Amino acid sequence: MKTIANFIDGAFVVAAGGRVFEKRSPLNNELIALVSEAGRDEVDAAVTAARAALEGPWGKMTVDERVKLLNAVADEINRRFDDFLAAEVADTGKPRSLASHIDIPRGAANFKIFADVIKNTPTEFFETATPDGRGAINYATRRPVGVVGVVCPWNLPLLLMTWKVGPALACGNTVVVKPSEVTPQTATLLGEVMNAVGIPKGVYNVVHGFGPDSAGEFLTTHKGVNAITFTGETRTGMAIMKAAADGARPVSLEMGGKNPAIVFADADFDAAIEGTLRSAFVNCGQVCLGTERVYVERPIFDRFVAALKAGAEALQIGVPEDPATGMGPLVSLEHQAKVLSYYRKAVEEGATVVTGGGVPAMPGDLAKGAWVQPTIWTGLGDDAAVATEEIFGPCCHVFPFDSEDEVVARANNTEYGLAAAVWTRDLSRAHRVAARMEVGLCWVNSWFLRDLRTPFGGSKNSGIGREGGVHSLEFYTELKNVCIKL
Ligand code: NAD
Ligand code: 6OD
Repeated sequence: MKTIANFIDGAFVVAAGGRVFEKRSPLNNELIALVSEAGRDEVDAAVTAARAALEGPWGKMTVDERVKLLNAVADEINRRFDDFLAAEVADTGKPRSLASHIDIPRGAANFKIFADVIKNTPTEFFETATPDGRGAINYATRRPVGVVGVVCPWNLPLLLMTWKVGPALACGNTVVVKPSEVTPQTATLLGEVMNAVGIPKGVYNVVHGFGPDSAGEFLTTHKGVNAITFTGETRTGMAIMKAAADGARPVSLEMGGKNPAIVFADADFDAAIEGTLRSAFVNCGQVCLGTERVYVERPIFDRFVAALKAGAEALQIGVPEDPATGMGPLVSLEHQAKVLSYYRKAVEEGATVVTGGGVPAMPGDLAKGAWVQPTIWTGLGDDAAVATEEIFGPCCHVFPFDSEDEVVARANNTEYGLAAAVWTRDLSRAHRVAARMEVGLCWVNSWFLRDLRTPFGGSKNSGIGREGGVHSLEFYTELKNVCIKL
């Protein structure tokens, strides 16, 4: 059986005492690997290596030298594309067609974009008048914040990890990554890439394990970590924020959502259906930006629900390597149990199940996997559990609405504020509604259309801070002002 090791100071390290946990396939629950669980000692070794690397050749490199190395990392990920694809697909069960279009290319692009950003972003310069008439000049410089702890989720493992590691390294920091315990492979593979292209040892480290009383907690409470960047559930983000308060360390938190889509009657109907099918069901609904509440203007409500149902039922559920597969399993049996508990709750609360609501019949061994049906509900009020709590599965509730003011208020009536999708052909309304949405990201007539230079993050309980483009530099560097009296 394959053992997935930690990556510390440029070497693959199995934790002392040989403690391991199981990684099982979401397709059929088969054991596919054992993962070495880092204890306090391994986490400490990783943080120590990361600190030492700041003082080594990495800390002395020019921006140009770092940029060259980060471009080499991206190129090497692309060269080993098939290895990354196989690892990501094995861990998540997602369709190869999806991972090969999104997860792996973005995993590489996250290094290139931030190499460009760091190279091309100037800092401030001011000429300052002084009473003696000689004046002063002020200029700002960016310094790395130091050792960055990177805590990651399982839904887009490589993409979301490199979304943090790319800018952190571009800015000259070193990192200790704690991948999700559910998806340990691609972060580990990236260690091979780092060595292959000559990233100095200790710059990139990976420790495996869980959250509380395991590698996640050991990392985020470690005094040698200068800043923590996190993607995951809101509850976890809050725990990490508390841990970071000790030492007044900065946090960047990308957390949960309960994202609305608003479909006005004047929308391009087919585009709204296609977009909502994607936003509700892609990656088996395991996208933080995904739509779980769909508000449809009453004149097109019945037609919209019928078309969404037809689209959901046309989605082929299957194994990753089948090019016809539109939806794979959820990531684990544990997550399947959570999603199915909401499927039951919706029925208990009186929902009309438009389609789905259960587990699809899968042949042979696949019956042991974490499969669920894409599910659509109608008929519940705004306060129902499936209308208020993040499920993170392939499901949505569709509500009718009658006016713009009403729908904006209802869409905003949530503790979350990550993303919204608005579908309309009325340009004035598009701007008006986008301005009123209490979210960090509002798409109009699209969804998950990404320009990596733009600010990304959530409002309310969906996050703290923004990353992307120059906004990532705000978190991963500390500005220092130098004032020179002339
Ligand atoms: P999670 O919060 O359960 O776990 C995320 C990571 O935190 C894992 O590595 C886990 O081991 C670690 N962790 C858990 N408890 C910890 C603790 N006390 N201290 C330190 N580390 C701890 O999230 P998940 O289930 O892996 O991912 C799904 C969630 O992530 C959903 O809520 C989703 O909305 C959210 N998410 C948000 C974004 C975003 O950009 N806003 C992106 C992707 C996922
Ligand atoms: O596209 C990104 O940069 C990003 N952070 C996406 C997050 C998706 C959440 O599941």
